[in-house]
Amino acid sequence: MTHILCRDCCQVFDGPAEICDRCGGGRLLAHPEIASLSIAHIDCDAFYAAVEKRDRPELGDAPLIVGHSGGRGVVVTACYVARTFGVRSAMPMFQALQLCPHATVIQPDMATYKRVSETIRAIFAGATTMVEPLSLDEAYLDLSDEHRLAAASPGATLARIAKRIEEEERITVSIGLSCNKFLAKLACEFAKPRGFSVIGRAEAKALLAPMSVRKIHGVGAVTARRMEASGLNTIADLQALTERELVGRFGKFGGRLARFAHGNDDRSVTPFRPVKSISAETTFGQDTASPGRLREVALGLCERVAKELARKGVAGLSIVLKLKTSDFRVLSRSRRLSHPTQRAGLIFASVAALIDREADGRHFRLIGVGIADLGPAAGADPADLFSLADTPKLQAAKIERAG
Ligand code: TTP
Ligand code: MG
Repeated sequence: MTHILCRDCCQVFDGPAEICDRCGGGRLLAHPEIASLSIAHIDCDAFYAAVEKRDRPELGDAPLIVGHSGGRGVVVTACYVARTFGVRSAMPMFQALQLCPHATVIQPDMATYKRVSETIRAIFAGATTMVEPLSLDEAYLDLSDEHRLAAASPGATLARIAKRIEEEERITVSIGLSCNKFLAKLACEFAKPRGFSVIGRAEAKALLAPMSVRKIHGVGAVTARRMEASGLNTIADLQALTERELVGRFGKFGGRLARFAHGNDDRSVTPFRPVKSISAETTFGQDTASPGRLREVALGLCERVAKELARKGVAGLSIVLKLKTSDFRVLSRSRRLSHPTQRAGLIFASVAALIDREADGRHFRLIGVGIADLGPAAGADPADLFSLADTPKLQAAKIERAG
């Protein structure tokens, strides 16, 4: 019996099957090990070009190059249509335009790509705490049981991530799933564009055998030339040598070559240290003692904090109110919630209660709102608490009523 993943409805079922028996979709992925693999590499397809094409629907299927025009300009990336003409990243622009004279050339717009990247990372963070971004458009994810935040299997979770990115950002990604980083990244390369490929433990060695030594992580052009000069062209050539022999030839790196050549890689997925807290503050034009005014300004700050939480894909447990009196004394008061939240309304409910305790006639010159004890957004704001999480508009109405 084979486990089959439907990339359209993101369900896993037992095969064999030609089309999905749940949604009728045809994008099925069958692999005997799919249920037991949990290291993924996700990479956006032609990232900068995909974002530019999304924002310029008039380009349709026309070739697009993102890069710097002019004498010494180079191609940063090209859409897959332009790639069929031979255009590649890092190619001089004049050469790219010789190959594909009718291509549209657009200068990179990093601010937009960073925004898209943040949304994508927030989507990853909803699946696991173990996300290791490699660049704006790619990351490793560890979806093994202890790190997995969703109940679904890694394959189904990954299919859902791809679907969400397509729906929300209207760009496509490719996914590689395997038992370690090296094989997951290799699988992702095979999948491009808009694919999902799996490399199982059992097939890894045979699959690697005919590949160039250049496919091995850490083998750059110089090392590759040195290896090729000594007759080591394919990974099979490395597999034929013992670890001792490889260490003899390449020193410590030889040990690594031996492991990788057999499809082993013990590097773990290491997430960046997450941000500890998110806050926003503002100084009043004129010092105030009015609880209504303090709440009104606090609400705007809560909304800013909530937006930042959403952007980073995190939620927090401790709410902090900071007030500075007109004689520059700083007060910091906090409250702990029963569940992590991302919602402005819930943050504001705590902040408002704290304000009410402090607003005793003193004048304040500054107010700040913060949220700490941050973690991944999944699991935040359980449904039964939604009723407490008033929308900001509702709270605004309450402030107005409070006068
Ligand atoms: P890549 O993921 O390497 O390339 P890509 O996303 O354009 O295409 P692919 O489908 O093959 O993944 O890089 C991500 C972005 O990084 C890319 O869109 C542009 C930028 N980039 C550079 O700035 N310089 C480079 O040399 C490369 C390769 C990419
Ligand atoms: Mg990419």
